[in-house]
Amino acid sequence: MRKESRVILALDEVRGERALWVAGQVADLVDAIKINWPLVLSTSPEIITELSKLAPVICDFKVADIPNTVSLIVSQAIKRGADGVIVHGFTGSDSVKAAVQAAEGRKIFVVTEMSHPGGTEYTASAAESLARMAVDCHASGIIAPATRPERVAALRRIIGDLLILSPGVGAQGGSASITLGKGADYVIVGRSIYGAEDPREAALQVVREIKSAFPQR
Ligand code: OMP
Repeated sequence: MRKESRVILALDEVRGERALWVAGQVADLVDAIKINWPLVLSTSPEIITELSKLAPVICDFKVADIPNTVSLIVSQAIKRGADGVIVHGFTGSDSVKAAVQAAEGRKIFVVTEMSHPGGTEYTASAAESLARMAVDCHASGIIAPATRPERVAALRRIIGDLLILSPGVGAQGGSASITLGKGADYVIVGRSIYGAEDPREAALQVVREIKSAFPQR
């Protein structure tokens, strides 16, 4: 996965043709494309392979199951060309370890505190131990909320140099530069890019904001 613009596109567009068009518009501007169930279910799993020709693909399947099922899901995603898979951690360390093993060197990201308001109800109180577990299980990184940048900073202190991917920029109200300033490696941006009339211009706006906040990077 590149580390240039620090922007990951969340491509939750459900119209397959438009999704591929949006991906083509921004592939050179983003470090990866994250896809989730809406796009996979509205097209087919083949979309993973199609998009992987344009940019590294992260499958946000938020896998939450017993180790055997987790392993089967992660293997299928990797086989189709995914560079990484997002899994839940509340299932326990055996499930997360199974994901890491099935990924065969590709990346596994563990969800900690979720970005939406409900994320404070259950995930916030478990976030620190989920982050510690991600480290212990040799995950590549965690998902932490751009909507609560101080939580990104707190989780960074726990995980050392593991990667932090932060969703919640734009439509959910988070700021890309503040989140990166608190220690995120990448921001995940969905609707405000793929939903824009000119997705390339919308992506460029985020890239410019980051560049002006961190001119040396
Ligand atoms: P927008 O809100 O449209 O920018 O999209 C955010 C993307 O990040 C969506 O694909 C969400 O499913 C995902 N996401 C969150 O919004 N919050 C989280 O806590 C975790 C994720 C994720 O795992 O990517």
